[in-house]
Amino acid sequence: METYAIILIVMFATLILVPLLTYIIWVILHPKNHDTVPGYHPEITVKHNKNPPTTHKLELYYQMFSSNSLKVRCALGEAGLVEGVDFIGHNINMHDPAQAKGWTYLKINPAGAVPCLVHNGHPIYHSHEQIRYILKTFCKPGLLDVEDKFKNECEASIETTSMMKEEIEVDPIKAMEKRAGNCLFPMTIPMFVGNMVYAGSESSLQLGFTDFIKQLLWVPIDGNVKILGMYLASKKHGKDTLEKVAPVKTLVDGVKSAIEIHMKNLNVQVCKYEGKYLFGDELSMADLGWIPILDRMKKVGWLDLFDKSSYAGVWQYWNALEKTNFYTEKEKNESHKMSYIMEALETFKKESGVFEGLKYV
Ligand SMILES: N[C@@H](CCC(=O)N[C@@H](CS)C(=O)NCC(=O)O)C(=O)O
Repeated sequence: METYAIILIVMFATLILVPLLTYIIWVILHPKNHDTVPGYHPEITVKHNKNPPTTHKLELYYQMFSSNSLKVRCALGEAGLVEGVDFIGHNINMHDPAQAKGWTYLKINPAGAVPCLVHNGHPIYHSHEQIRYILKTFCKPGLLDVEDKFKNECEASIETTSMMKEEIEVDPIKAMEKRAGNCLFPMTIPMFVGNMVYAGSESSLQLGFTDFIKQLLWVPIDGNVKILGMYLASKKHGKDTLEKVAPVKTLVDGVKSAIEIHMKNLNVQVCKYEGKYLFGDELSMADLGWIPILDRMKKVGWLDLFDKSSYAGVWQYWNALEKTNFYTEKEKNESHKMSYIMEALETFKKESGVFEGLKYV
């Protein structure tokens, strides 16, 4: 064989075949993303995490931007548990699949989602079960709890504010109508797309080309093509993405009608009993479920579409919730980290007209 042919074969093997085979073997061996059963799992034991290194008996995996994480952080905070003292917080960068869907994290939470609470080495999956666990395990009697006569309504409210990706994947419209929590991802789409279109690299929601390639390599592990689709669509359609891309439009139109149902119901529920919260003047776990939803609605711009007098109950409720101790402190310390994200969102809202003519009265 000619020397140049041998050189070509060696180059082909080194540059293409070896990396490709390595990738295939890595995909085969790597744990895969899968749904988890909500609740406490004493039969599963996970290793202590090294980042930061700890042997603490209570650990929370979360991300600052994640709504479901906010719910559990509020629950821990209002229960009087302090990060770094009573529990160790592990920050997971959900935009980096190497962290969120990496070997280490999938061994802890096979869903590759945040939050995940670990107590004495055993995980509690899904945020609505985590807040129930916190109530049962760490709250002094009465704290964040309700009187017996409110128990059923309290549980129903926790269910309404839960987010179940499994339901959204089957039928997003039905899922959004079923739970206010299922509206969280679709209601954030203007923020995601707005940042893909207008944000610079300073925004943590901006996806660059290398991030795109990384997400692509991770598809066989997490099966997540939604983010890739949104990236390509936002590059092609820019400010018109929400109008021109049918699956995105379906989701955003779905929120537009589902959120009205949930706010009407909430308006009735908050006016049912006296007091600033759902069941009186004492904060409950059910109230904490509404914080991430109303917070996200406020930040993206949905809440401002609701008339202040027709939805007076919702507005008063939000005004009370945003003054709760943990949320106030968190906003003081963390809201500046959202400034680039918010800037890009505001530009997108202006340019795309996503909320133009939309008003709930
Ligand atoms: N039902 C879960 C939903 C968790 C969830 O979807 N979390 C989002 C962040 S708010 C997430 O991790 N998304 C990334 C992904 O699932 O890949 C819970 O309540 O904990």
